[in-house]
Amino acid sequence: MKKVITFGTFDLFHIGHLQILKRARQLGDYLIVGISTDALNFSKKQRNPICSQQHRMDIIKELKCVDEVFYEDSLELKRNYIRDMGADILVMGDDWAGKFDEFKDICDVEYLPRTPSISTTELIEIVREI
Ligand code: C2G
Repeated sequence: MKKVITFGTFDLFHIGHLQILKRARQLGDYLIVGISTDALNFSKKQRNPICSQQHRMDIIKELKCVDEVFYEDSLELKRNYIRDMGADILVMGDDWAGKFDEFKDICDVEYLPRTPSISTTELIEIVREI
């Protein structure tokens, strides 16, 4: 069985998130999703996500294309997560292109094109302007 792993915040879940998860699943037989915790987000972006980690996880784990979820507590633990979950492929959107090549010694690493014209940041801006 080919296991695929991907990571993300998936805040204000939108079509770009769905597309990457569906495409990631198609690259193997089993999809594991590491969901960035609120604390990790705060450390990266200096703001909390709009939706809590519990709500973000509740949404992702119900998707047909997702087989397993866990919380990503730290960016530095990526190698451990990949190894512990027994992942064969790491998939990320191409905004991360090249950033995870260091893991090519333990799994395949694929960057898929992002869905154009949608992002959590843009959604927040649109809603703010209404
Ligand atoms: N994505 C996409 N198309 C979009 C928006 C996002 O394909 N229009 C992809 C991103 O490339 C990423 C995934 O959806 O692979 C999740 O995106 P984010 O929630 O923005 O994830 P991020 O905050 O970048 O967290 O350890 C890595 C981080 O946890 C990734």
